[in-house]
Amino acid sequence: MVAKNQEEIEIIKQELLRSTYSEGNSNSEEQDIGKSSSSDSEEINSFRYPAVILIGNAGVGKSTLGNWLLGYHGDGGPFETKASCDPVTLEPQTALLEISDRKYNLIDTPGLFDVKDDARSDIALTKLANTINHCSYGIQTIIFVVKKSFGKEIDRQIQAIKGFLGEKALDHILIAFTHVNMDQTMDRTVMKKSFNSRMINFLNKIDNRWIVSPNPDLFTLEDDIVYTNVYEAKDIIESFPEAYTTDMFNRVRRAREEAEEAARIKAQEERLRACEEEISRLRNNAGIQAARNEAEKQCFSLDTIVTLEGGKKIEMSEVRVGDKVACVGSNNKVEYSEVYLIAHVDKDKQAEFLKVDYTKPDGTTGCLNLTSEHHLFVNGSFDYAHNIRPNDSQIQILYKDELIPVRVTNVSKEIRKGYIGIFTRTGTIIADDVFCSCYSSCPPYQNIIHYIMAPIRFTTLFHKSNYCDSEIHPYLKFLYNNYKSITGAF
Ligand SMILES: Nc1nc2c(ncn2[C@@H]2O[C@H](COP(=O)(O)OP(=O)(O)OP(=O)(O)O)[C@@H](O)[C@H]2O)c(=O)[nH]1
Ligand SMILES: [Mg+2]
Repeated sequence: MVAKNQEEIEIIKQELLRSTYSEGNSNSEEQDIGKSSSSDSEEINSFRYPAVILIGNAGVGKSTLGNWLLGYHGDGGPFETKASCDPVTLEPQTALLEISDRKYNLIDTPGLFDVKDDARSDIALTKLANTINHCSYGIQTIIFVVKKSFGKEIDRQIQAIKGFLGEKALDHILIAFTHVNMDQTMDRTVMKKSFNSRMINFLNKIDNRWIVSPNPDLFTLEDDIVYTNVYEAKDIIESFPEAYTTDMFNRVRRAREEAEEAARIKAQEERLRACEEEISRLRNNAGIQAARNEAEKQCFSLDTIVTLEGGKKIEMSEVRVGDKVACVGSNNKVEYSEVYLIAHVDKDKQAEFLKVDYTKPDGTTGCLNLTSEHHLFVNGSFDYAHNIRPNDSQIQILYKDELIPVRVTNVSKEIRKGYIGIFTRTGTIIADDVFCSCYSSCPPYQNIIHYIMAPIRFTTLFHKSNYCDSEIHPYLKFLYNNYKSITGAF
């Protein structure tokens, strides 16, 4: 059984060690008779005789039977008894029991198996375990007290005892039935007839070691049947050739602890697995972040359509240096400008793109995929793509050979494979019919960037660039890294 509240149990264990068996000091056997007032601190960890332990659910009549066995009336002995909804015996109590000159420590225990409260059952089992560990002379008999009407539950409860004390404990078990009526108490044969087959089977397994604990409301100490039943119980207690030892209990306990440890390791492994999944999720996210970072320096999706002089439309990935593509000139008119540089191109790297959707005047839709730092013409000037707001931002599109304004209907993010950045001599380009800048990353001051690009535009007039690499062109890299110091004005 797995403890619900391990901390609480540990505290109780410590308290038990400190208090339960150290409520005073007695070496005299007279003081041992009746309620225990145990030994000095050196002796805390042991009883002096084999133990007879009363166990069972709360309120079944354990303390009452203990009193009968000690020679008192069931409700009048050293063990407190009470008709109460709350458990009465809260800590293990001990008393000296003498049978034919042999002495035993009779131990009354708190109720086990609280069906409504597993945590309380665990605490009670822990207290019982602690008690058993004090039984250095072994356990002569485990008296399992059950209400007769609870016979149906016997299997479940015996299973719990076996799990806790081990199979061998059954060899030391004595069943005591309580809440038995007058006739059944008086005559064992009448009682036997009331057993169902499951009970008969079980009792057979334990060599019919059972007794009836007389109802304290029906019987007195003077009644012969009380004597007979108590005698019978004592007879059985004496009959065990050897005591069940704590070694056996400790073996079972170790096995149980190993099973609990295995369960703990398994739970730990599951937690570890969950952590690994989380790490892999984070790694994945980091991958997306890397793609995002990468994207900051990128430009267009490879499949972005551009229009060549003559009207032919091709994907940007097919554009070659020297091609003339549709762009927007300084007079704000559509013209064709030479591609002088492919700033960078990569067919495999993933990058995060913004997908900008718009609707044309004829109702058809279009979209442009570009990276968030890329510049395009929005609301009358160049701005970063990430500043576009659906329904609010107005972009310029090429429609029937003319630039017209349309509203952006939606902006979403997409991870796509591959990217390309191409530069035209005008520094602008019509990509997927949308008027865009060729530039990105720096603040969107189109004219200033265009001016800064002059050296490379100039040199490529004489030396055609054949640069084609996934790394951005070195000159641009230098510009992007130093744009603040170069431009001062930004
Ligand atoms: N009807 C009937 N009542 C009984 C019998 N045995 C005990 N009682 C009564 O049941 C009540 C509880 O008995 P206890 O002996 O205190 O029960 P317990 O198992 O020690 O209870 P906890 O200490 O709370 O676990 C008392 O009022 C007893 O008089 C029995 O065989 N029949
Ligand atoms: Mg009790």
